[in-house]
Amino acid sequence: MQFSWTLFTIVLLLGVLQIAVGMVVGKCLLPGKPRGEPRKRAHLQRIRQFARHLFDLVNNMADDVGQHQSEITRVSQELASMPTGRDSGVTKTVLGTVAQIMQINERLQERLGDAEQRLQEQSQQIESQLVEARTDPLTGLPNRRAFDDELSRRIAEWRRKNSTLSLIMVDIDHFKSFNDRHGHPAGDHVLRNVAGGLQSVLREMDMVARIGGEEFAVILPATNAADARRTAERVRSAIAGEKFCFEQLQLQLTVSLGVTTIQPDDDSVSLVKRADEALYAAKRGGRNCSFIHDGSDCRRIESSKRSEAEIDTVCDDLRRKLTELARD
Ligand code: GH3
Ligand code: MG
Ligand code: MG
Repeated sequence: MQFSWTLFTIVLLLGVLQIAVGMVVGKCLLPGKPRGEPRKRAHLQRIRQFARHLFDLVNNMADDVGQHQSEITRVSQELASMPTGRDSGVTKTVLGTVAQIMQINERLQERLGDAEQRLQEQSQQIESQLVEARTDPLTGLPNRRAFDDELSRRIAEWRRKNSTLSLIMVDIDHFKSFNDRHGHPAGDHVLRNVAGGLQSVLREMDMVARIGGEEFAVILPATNAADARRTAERVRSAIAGEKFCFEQLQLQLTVSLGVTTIQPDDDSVSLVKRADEALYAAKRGGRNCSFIHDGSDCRRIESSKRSEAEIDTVCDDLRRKLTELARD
Protein backbone atom coordinates (compact mmCIF):
# COMPACT_ATOMS: atom_id res chain seq x y z
CA MET A 1 0.00 0.00 0.00
CA GLN A 2 2.96 2.31 0.90
CA PHE A 3 4.48 1.37 -2.52
CA SER A 4 1.22 2.52 -4.22
CA TRP A 5 1.31 5.93 -2.43
CA THR A 6 4.96 6.46 -3.48
CA LEU A 7 4.10 5.54 -7.13
CA PHE A 8 1.06 7.85 -7.03
CA THR A 9 3.22 10.77 -5.75
CA ILE A 10 5.86 10.20 -8.53
CA VAL A 11 3.16 10.07 -11.27
CA LEU A 12 1.56 13.23 -9.83
CA LEU A 13 4.92 15.09 -9.81
CA LEU A 14 5.63 13.97 -13.38
CA GLY A 15 2.16 15.23 -14.44
CA VAL A 16 2.74 18.62 -12.76
CA LEU A 17 6.19 18.83 -14.42
CA GLN A 18 4.66 18.04 -17.83
CA ILE A 19 2.02 20.75 -17.39
CA ALA A 20 4.70 23.24 -16.27
CA VAL A 21 6.96 22.48 -19.33
CA GLY A 22 3.92 22.71 -21.60
CA MET A 23 3.02 26.07 -20.15
CA VAL A 24 6.60 27.42 -20.52
CA VAL A 25 6.91 26.12 -24.12
CA GLY A 26 3.48 27.47 -24.95
CA LYS A 27 4.33 30.83 -23.41
CA CYS A 28 7.62 30.96 -25.35
CA LEU A 29 6.09 30.05 -28.67
CA LEU A 30 2.86 31.99 -28.33
CA PRO A 31 3.52 35.26 -26.55
CA GLY A 32 0.60 37.59 -25.84
CA LYS A 33 -2.52 36.44 -27.50
CA PRO A 34 -2.24 32.84 -28.68
CA ARG A 35 -1.28 32.44 -32.41
CA GLY A 36 -1.05 29.38 -34.63
CA GLU A 37 2.17 28.17 -36.29
CA PRO A 38 0.92 28.77 -39.87
CA ARG A 39 0.06 32.37 -39.01
CA LYS A 40 3.53 32.94 -37.51
CA ARG A 41 5.17 31.42 -40.60
CA ALA A 42 3.09 33.64 -42.87
CA HIS A 43 4.14 36.63 -40.80
CA LEU A 44 7.87 35.76 -41.14
CA GLN A 45 7.29 35.10 -44.81
CA ARG A 46 5.92 38.60 -45.22
CA ILE A 47 8.96 40.10 -43.45
CA ARG A 48 11.24 38.06 -45.74
CA GLN A 49 9.28 39.28 -48.71
CA PHE A 50 9.67 42.86 -47.53
CA ALA A 51 13.41 42.29 -47.12
CA ARG A 52 13.64 40.84 -50.61
CA HIS A 53 11.55 43.68 -51.95
CA LEU A 54 13.87 46.19 -50.29
CA PHE A 55 16.92 44.41 -51.72
CA ASP A 56 15.41 44.71 -55.18
CA LEU A 57 14.55 48.32 -54.52
CA VAL A 58 18.13 49.12 -53.47
CA ASN A 59 19.47 47.32 -56.53
CA ASN A 60 17.26 49.31 -58.88
CA MET A 61 17.55 52.62 -57.04
CA ALA A 62 19.88 54.13 -59.59
CA ASP A 63 17.35 53.41 -62.32
CA ASP A 64 14.48 55.30 -60.85
CA VAL A 65 15.08 56.84 -57.47
CA GLY A 66 11.87 58.81 -57.47
CA GLN A 67 9.74 55.72 -58.01
CA HIS A 68 11.64 53.82 -55.32
CA GLN A 69 11.07 56.59 -52.83
CA SER A 70 7.30 56.21 -53.09
CA GLU A 71 7.51 52.39 -53.07
CA ILE A 72 9.70 52.40 -49.98
CA THR A 73 7.24 54.74 -48.28
CA ARG A 74 4.44 52.29 -49.06
CA VAL A 75 6.46 49.32 -47.75
CA SER A 76 7.33 51.29 -44.62
CA GLN A 77 3.67 52.10 -44.00
CA GLU A 78 2.72 48.44 -44.44
CA LEU A 79 5.44 47.36 -41.98
CA ALA A 80 4.42 49.99 -39.43
CA SER A 81 0.78 48.90 -39.62
CA MET A 82 1.64 45.20 -39.01
CA PRO A 83 0.65 43.77 -35.59
CA THR A 84 3.60 43.81 -33.19
CA GLY A 85 4.47 40.75 -31.20
CA ARG A 86 7.46 38.58 -30.63
CA ASP A 87 8.83 39.70 -34.04
CA SER A 88 8.64 43.36 -33.07
CA GLY A 89 12.46 43.39 -32.80
CA VAL A 90 12.79 42.19 -36.40
CA THR A 91 10.08 44.62 -37.53
CA LYS A 92 11.87 47.49 -35.75
CA THR A 93 15.16 46.56 -37.45
CA VAL A 94 13.49 46.41 -40.86
CA LEU A 95 11.71 49.74 -40.16
CA GLY A 96 15.06 51.28 -39.14
CA THR A 97 16.67 50.01 -42.35
CA VAL A 98 13.76 51.35 -44.37
CA ALA A 99 14.18 54.77 -42.72
CA GLN A 100 17.90 54.74 -43.55
CA ILE A 101 17.24 53.73 -47.14
CA MET A 102 14.69 56.52 -47.41
CA GLN A 103 17.28 59.03 -46.20
CA ILE A 104 19.88 57.71 -48.65
CA ASN A 105 17.24 57.79 -51.34
CA GLU A 106 16.43 61.41 -50.61
CA ARG A 107 20.13 62.36 -50.71
CA LEU A 108 20.51 60.42 -53.95
CA GLN A 109 17.47 62.20 -55.36
CA GLU A 110 18.95 65.57 -54.39
CA ARG A 111 22.26 64.64 -56.02
CA LEU A 112 20.48 63.35 -59.12
CA GLY A 113 18.48 66.59 -59.20
CA ASP A 114 21.72 68.62 -58.94
CA ALA A 115 23.39 66.46 -61.57
CA GLU A 116 20.36 66.83 -63.84
CA GLN A 117 20.46 70.62 -63.46
CA ARG A 118 24.22 70.70 -64.09
CA LEU A 119 23.76 68.48 -67.15
CA GLN A 120 21.03 70.81 -68.41
CA GLU A 121 23.25 73.86 -67.87
CA GLN A 122 26.17 72.15 -69.58
CA SER A 123 24.06 71.06 -72.54
CA GLN A 124 22.79 74.66 -72.86
CA GLN A 125 26.41 75.90 -72.74
CA ILE A 126 27.42 73.34 -75.38
CA GLU A 127 24.41 74.35 -77.48
CA SER A 128 25.28 78.07 -77.29
CA GLN A 129 28.96 77.30 -78.02
CA LEU A 130 27.87 75.30 -81.06
CA VAL A 131 25.72 78.23 -82.23
CA GLU A 132 28.62 80.65 -81.54
CA ALA A 133 31.01 78.44 -83.51
CA ARG A 134 28.70 78.75 -86.52
CA THR A 135 27.80 82.43 -86.18
CA ASP A 136 29.67 85.53 -87.32
CA PRO A 137 29.91 87.74 -84.21
CA LEU A 138 29.78 91.07 -86.10
CA THR A 139 26.67 90.50 -88.21
CA GLY A 140 24.98 87.57 -86.44
CA LEU A 141 24.86 85.74 -89.79
CA PRO A 142 25.91 82.11 -90.23
CA ASN A 143 29.66 81.95 -90.80
CA ARG A 144 31.81 80.06 -93.33
CA ARG A 145 31.53 76.77 -91.41
CA ALA A 146 27.74 76.96 -91.27
CA PHE A 147 27.68 77.90 -94.96
CA ASP A 148 29.84 74.88 -95.92
CA ASP A 149 27.57 72.54 -93.94
CA GLU A 150 24.37 74.00 -95.40
CA LEU A 151 25.75 73.85 -98.94
CA SER A 152 26.73 70.17 -98.52
CA ARG A 153 23.28 69.44 -97.08
CA ARG A 154 21.52 71.20 -99.96
CA ILE A 155 23.69 69.45 -102.57
CA ALA A 156 22.86 66.08 -101.00
CA GLU A 157 19.17 67.06 -101.10
CA TRP A 158 19.53 68.08 -104.77
CA ARG A 159 21.04 64.64 -105.57
CA ARG A 160 18.22 62.91 -103.71
CA LYS A 161 15.26 64.93 -104.94
CA ASN A 162 16.72 66.46 -108.10
CA SER A 163 15.46 69.89 -106.97
CA THR A 164 17.62 72.61 -108.43
CA LEU A 165 19.84 74.95 -106.41
CA SER A 166 21.59 78.27 -107.06
CA LEU A 167 24.42 80.13 -105.37
CA ILE A 168 25.27 83.84 -105.27
CA MET A 169 28.54 85.39 -104.09
CA VAL A 170 28.26 89.01 -102.93
CA ASP A 171 31.30 91.25 -102.38
CA ILE A 172 31.29 94.89 -101.28
CA ASP A 173 33.02 97.14 -103.81
CA HIS A 174 36.11 99.13 -102.80
CA PHE A 175 35.53 98.43 -99.15
CA LYS A 176 39.16 99.04 -98.28
CA SER A 177 38.95 102.64 -99.44
CA PHE A 178 35.52 102.94 -97.74
CA ASN A 179 37.21 102.04 -94.43
CA ASP A 180 40.08 104.36 -95.15
CA ARG A 181 37.70 107.25 -95.83
CA HIS A 182 35.09 106.73 -93.08
CA GLY A 183 36.93 104.65 -90.49
CA HIS A 184 36.70 101.03 -89.39
CA PRO A 185 33.68 101.54 -87.03
CA ALA A 186 31.72 102.99 -89.97
CA GLY A 187 32.79 99.94 -91.99
CA ASP A 188 31.56 97.61 -89.23
CA HIS A 189 28.25 99.46 -89.03
CA VAL A 190 27.79 99.13 -92.78
CA LEU A 191 28.70 95.43 -92.72
CA ARG A 192 25.96 94.82 -90.12
CA ASN A 193 23.45 96.77 -92.19
CA VAL A 194 24.38 95.07 -95.45
CA ALA A 195 23.81 91.74 -93.67
CA GLY A 196 20.35 92.91 -92.54
CA GLY A 197 19.60 94.29 -96.02
CA LEU A 198 20.51 90.97 -97.66
CA GLN A 199 18.27 89.05 -95.30
CA SER A 200 15.37 91.41 -95.88
CA VAL A 201 15.29 90.90 -99.65
CA LEU A 202 15.72 87.11 -99.54
CA ARG A 203 13.25 84.34 -98.80
CA GLU A 204 13.20 82.61 -95.43
CA MET A 205 14.42 79.36 -96.99
CA ASP A 206 17.48 81.09 -98.49
CA MET A 207 20.63 81.14 -96.44
CA VAL A 208 22.88 84.19 -96.37
CA ALA A 209 26.25 83.76 -94.69
CA ARG A 210 29.26 86.01 -94.09
CA ILE A 211 32.07 83.93 -95.55
CA GLY A 212 34.84 86.53 -95.51
CA GLY A 213 35.66 90.12 -94.45
CA GLU A 214 33.27 91.90 -96.84
CA GLU A 215 32.08 88.83 -98.71
CA PHE A 216 28.73 87.10 -98.36
CA ALA A 217 27.27 83.96 -99.94
CA VAL A 218 23.61 83.18 -100.58
CA ILE A 219 22.28 79.64 -101.04
CA LEU A 220 19.01 79.62 -102.97
CA PRO A 221 17.31 76.23 -102.67
CA ALA A 222 14.82 75.19 -105.38
CA THR A 223 15.88 78.17 -107.53
CA ASN A 224 16.63 77.98 -111.23
CA ALA A 225 19.02 80.26 -113.15
CA ALA A 226 16.31 82.75 -114.21
CA ASP A 227 15.09 83.23 -110.63
CA ALA A 228 18.67 83.39 -109.30
CA ARG A 229 19.46 86.15 -111.84
CA ARG A 230 16.42 88.13 -110.71
CA THR A 231 17.35 87.63 -107.05
CA ALA A 232 20.92 88.84 -107.65
CA GLU A 233 19.69 91.99 -109.34
CA ARG A 234 17.17 92.60 -106.55
CA VAL A 235 19.98 92.33 -103.99
CA ARG A 236 22.32 94.57 -105.99
CA SER A 237 19.79 97.36 -106.51
CA ALA A 238 18.60 97.17 -102.86
CA ILE A 239 22.14 97.70 -101.54
CA ALA A 240 22.99 100.38 -104.11
CA GLY A 241 19.82 102.29 -103.18
CA GLU A 242 20.40 102.11 -99.43
CA LYS A 243 21.67 105.04 -97.36
CA PHE A 244 23.56 103.82 -94.30
CA CYS A 245 23.36 106.40 -91.51
CA PHE A 246 26.40 106.56 -89.27
CA GLU A 247 27.19 109.51 -86.98
CA GLN A 248 25.40 112.14 -89.07
CA LEU A 249 26.86 110.61 -92.22
CA GLN A 250 24.76 109.11 -94.97
CA LEU A 251 26.96 106.45 -96.48
CA GLN A 252 26.42 104.59 -99.73
CA LEU A 253 28.16 101.67 -101.32
CA THR A 254 27.68 99.05 -103.99
CA VAL A 255 28.17 95.30 -104.29
CA SER A 256 29.22 92.97 -107.10
CA LEU A 257 27.62 89.55 -107.46
CA GLY A 258 28.49 86.19 -109.03
CA VAL A 259 25.65 83.75 -109.75
CA THR A 260 25.56 80.12 -110.79
CA THR A 261 23.09 77.23 -110.80
CA ILE A 262 23.93 73.63 -109.98
CA GLN A 263 24.78 71.27 -112.86
CA PRO A 264 25.17 67.50 -113.14
CA ASP A 265 28.49 66.29 -111.66
CA ASP A 266 28.72 69.40 -109.47
CA ASP A 267 29.95 69.27 -105.91
CA SER A 268 30.31 72.12 -103.42
CA VAL A 269 33.85 72.93 -104.62
CA SER A 270 32.94 73.21 -108.30
CA LEU A 271 29.75 75.15 -107.51
CA VAL A 272 31.58 77.71 -105.31
CA LYS A 273 34.40 77.97 -107.89
CA ARG A 274 31.94 78.91 -110.67
CA ALA A 275 30.16 81.47 -108.49
CA ASP A 276 33.56 82.99 -107.57
CA GLU A 277 34.53 83.18 -111.25
CA ALA A 278 31.27 84.98 -111.97
CA LEU A 279 32.02 87.39 -109.09
CA TYR A 280 35.51 88.18 -110.42
CA ALA A 281 33.96 88.75 -113.85
CA ALA A 282 31.57 91.26 -112.21
CA LYS A 283 34.54 93.04 -110.59
CA ARG A 284 36.34 93.14 -113.94
CA GLY A 285 33.10 94.23 -115.57
CA GLY A 286 33.09 97.49 -113.59
CA ARG A 287 31.53 96.52 -110.18
CA ASN A 288 27.97 97.30 -109.03
CA CYS A 289 26.78 94.55 -111.35
CA SER A 290 25.96 90.81 -111.42
CA PHE A 291 27.44 88.12 -113.63
CA ILE A 292 26.20 84.57 -114.13
CA HIS A 293 28.37 81.53 -114.90
CA ASP A 294 26.34 79.08 -117.02
CA GLY A 295 28.97 76.31 -116.96
CA SER A 296 30.96 77.56 -119.92
CA ASP A 297 30.91 81.37 -119.84
CA CYS A 298 30.36 84.28 -117.52
CA ARG A 299 27.75 86.73 -118.76
CA ARG A 300 26.55 90.01 -117.37
CA ILE A 301 23.03 90.00 -115.93
CA GLU A 302 21.21 92.95 -117.33
CA SER A 303 19.68 95.25 -114.76
CA SER A 304 15.99 94.73 -114.03
CA LYS A 305 15.22 98.23 -115.41
CA ARG A 306 16.57 97.18 -118.77
CA SER A 307 14.65 93.90 -118.56
CA GLU A 308 11.45 95.83 -117.81
CA ALA A 309 12.17 98.08 -120.78
CA GLU A 310 12.73 95.01 -122.94
CA ILE A 311 9.39 93.56 -121.77
CA ASP A 312 7.72 96.91 -122.54
CA THR A 313 9.20 96.84 -126.07
CA VAL A 314 7.99 93.28 -126.65
CA CYS A 315 4.51 94.24 -125.37
CA ASP A 316 4.42 97.28 -127.65
CA ASP A 317 5.44 95.13 -130.65
CA LEU A 318 2.75 92.61 -129.77
CA ARG A 319 0.10 95.31 -129.38
CA ARG A 320 1.05 96.79 -132.76
CA LYS A 321 0.90 93.41 -134.49
CA LEU A 322 -2.51 92.64 -132.90
CA THR A 323 -3.85 96.02 -134.04
CA GLU A 324 -2.56 95.33 -137.56
CA LEU A 325 -4.19 91.89 -137.56
CA ALA A 326 -7.49 93.34 -136.36
CA ARG A 327 -7.37 95.93 -139.18
CA ASP A 328 -6.79 93.30 -141.95
P1 GH3 B 1 36.98 95.06 -104.34
O1 GH3 B 1 35.99 96.01 -104.90
O2 GH3 B 1 37.91 94.56 -105.37
O3 GH3 B 1 36.36 93.94 -103.59
O4 GH3 B 1 37.88 95.91 -103.33
P2 GH3 B 1 37.86 95.85 -101.76
O5 GH3 B 1 38.58 97.04 -101.25
O6 GH3 B 1 36.47 95.67 -101.27
O7 GH3 B 1 38.60 94.49 -101.47
P3 GH3 B 1 39.90 94.22 -100.64
O8 GH3 B 1 40.01 92.73 -100.56
O9 GH3 B 1 41.08 94.95 -101.25
O10 GH3 B 1 39.64 94.82 -99.22
C1 GH3 B 1 38.68 94.29 -98.38
C2 GH3 B 1 38.56 95.24 -97.22
O11 GH3 B 1 37.53 94.82 -96.32
C3 GH3 B 1 39.82 95.31 -96.42
C4 GH3 B 1 39.38 95.22 -94.99
O12 GH3 B 1 39.85 96.31 -94.22
C5 GH3 B 1 37.88 95.28 -95.05
N1 GH3 B 1 37.30 94.46 -94.03
C6 GH3 B 1 37.33 93.11 -93.93
N2 GH3 B 1 36.70 92.70 -92.82
C7 GH3 B 1 36.26 93.82 -92.19
C8 GH3 B 1 35.53 94.04 -90.97
O13 GH3 B 1 35.17 93.14 -90.24
N3 GH3 B 1 35.25 95.32 -90.64
C9 GH3 B 1 35.63 96.36 -91.44
N4 GH3 B 1 35.29 97.58 -91.07
N5 GH3 B 1 36.32 96.18 -92.57
C10 GH3 B 1 36.63 94.92 -92.95
MG1 MG C 1 35.38 93.88 -101.81
MG1 MG D 1 36.56 90.53 -100.99
